[in-house]
Amino acid sequence: MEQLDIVIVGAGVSGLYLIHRLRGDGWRVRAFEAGTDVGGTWYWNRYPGLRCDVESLQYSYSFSDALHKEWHWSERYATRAEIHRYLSHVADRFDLRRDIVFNTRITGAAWDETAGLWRIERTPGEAVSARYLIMASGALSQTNLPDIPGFDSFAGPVYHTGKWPKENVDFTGLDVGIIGTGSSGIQAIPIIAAQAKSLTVFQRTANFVVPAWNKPLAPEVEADFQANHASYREKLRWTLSGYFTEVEPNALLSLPRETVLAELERRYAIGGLGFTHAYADVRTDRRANDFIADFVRDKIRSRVADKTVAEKLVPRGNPYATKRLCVETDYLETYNRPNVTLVDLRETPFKRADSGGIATTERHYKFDCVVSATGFDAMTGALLAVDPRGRGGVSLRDRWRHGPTTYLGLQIAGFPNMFTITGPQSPSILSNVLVSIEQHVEMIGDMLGHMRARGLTRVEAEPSAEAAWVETCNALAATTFYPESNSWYMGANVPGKPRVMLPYIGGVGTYRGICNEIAAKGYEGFELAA
Ligand code: NA7
Repeated sequence: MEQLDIVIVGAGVSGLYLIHRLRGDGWRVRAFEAGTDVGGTWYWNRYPGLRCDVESLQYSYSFSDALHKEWHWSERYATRAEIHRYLSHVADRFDLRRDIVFNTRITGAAWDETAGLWRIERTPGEAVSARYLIMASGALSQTNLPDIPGFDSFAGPVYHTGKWPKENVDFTGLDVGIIGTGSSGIQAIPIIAAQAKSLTVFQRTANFVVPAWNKPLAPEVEADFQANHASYREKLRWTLSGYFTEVEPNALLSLPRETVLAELERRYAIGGLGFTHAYADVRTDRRANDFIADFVRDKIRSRVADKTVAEKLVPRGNPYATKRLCVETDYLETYNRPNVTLVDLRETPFKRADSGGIATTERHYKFDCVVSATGFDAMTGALLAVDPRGRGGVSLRDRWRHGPTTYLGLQIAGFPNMFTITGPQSPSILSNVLVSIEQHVEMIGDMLGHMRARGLTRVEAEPSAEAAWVETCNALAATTFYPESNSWYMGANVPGKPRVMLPYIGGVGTYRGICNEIAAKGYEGFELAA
């Protein structure tokens, strides 16, 4: 069996930087990637309208000044194609492809206590072994399909936004159904509606949406970011969410109503995810939360011509900003088109599907094809699909049957020498994940270097440190409205998934500070051994 120092699962944003960093540190690394190319999320998700909801200058690696200087982003929010070109460029520029095996899925891994090695199964190919196993398999990569009885019998194509075909899908002249109105659905709907003969949107939960106001990247904005690259990047690392936002220092409720409304108008005109953080007390004060929620609800009403349709699009039930705010372009106006129908699944749920289409409790809809924009088994799905077996043969599935427990989202007690990039209980996809990925890669790189310098070969989260960290994460979440929400942050989108807050919500900067302190204390909470 071939033996490596480090096996990396996935060649997305995390995998690429891991290869670069760890190979540079002198480790023998290899990444295994199920796709035929690099890119991860930006390889698999190809649906029309896909853009990152974090601004392009901030959603890029910071580890190389030269890389940053030579790359030019064309728009405020980059398209999938542009991000994929960027990641391909990174792979070529740093000669990463020679350490990636494409078309290969990791299907299992087991810790061999005696040898102190991971035995890793792949398909196709022989098993390999490695001292360290790093799961860079993505927090939003395991797709979630709708549980409609008979859905398998639908005769036309079903396209999941997260596993989109490589060839162009042309909806011209077709009757199309789309299920899901999260970030993916909201981006795809306007583009598909413009092509299709008819588009029927099945909405289970209306979402809070704000405009992207996407535009070409202004030369002066890019020049400023280039000129101040190092300081901007350092600031980003200590922000709440890993992207720049202006957080109003005063509590919303301490200000006159007119002042708040004017400020919200100003922010709506800027658009983007920054709107989430207008006032810090929206996360903890019900009346502040309601105030912003009502502002966004009124904006939704003002952009949709049909009052009945508008009311269906107004989010209710989940507090504001407890699900990812959806950043949109022409989404609401799409419902003013004559070829678009909105079906509210709360009023008329799915009954069954058949070869010709889908029936709700109200009527049958005939489709040529269906788009499933139904999201992902977030944060744990890709890890549980591999279902590694740790010390004593314990499977991760068993270990996490009541929900994930980790130390810092980096390691799991009982799974020595295995790391998870942006795992549960780290800021992960609650943040600009580029910033969070770089922080995890660098922390692991530093830790492995620290160990090697001391002749140590084994690292495992201490159960007590893990328990304390999980407690910290849960206690923090409990001070906010997140636990009330039926979101994928809470695992609520996947039937049967344990209901726990998956990301750490204390903020990117706070988390980094905690990690740095732990590292400075010789990696406190990690048991390091020879
Ligand atoms: P999301 O945000 O999980 O959205 C999935 C959507 O699909 C959402 O509207 C769901 O409704 C809906 N859904 C899921 N399962 C069903 C079933 N069974 N029936 C009907 N509707 C369903 O995934 P996205 O891909 O849009 O975005 C993921 C992240 O990518 C996003 O947050 C950004 O970070 C980028 P629900 O709200 O669960 O009621």
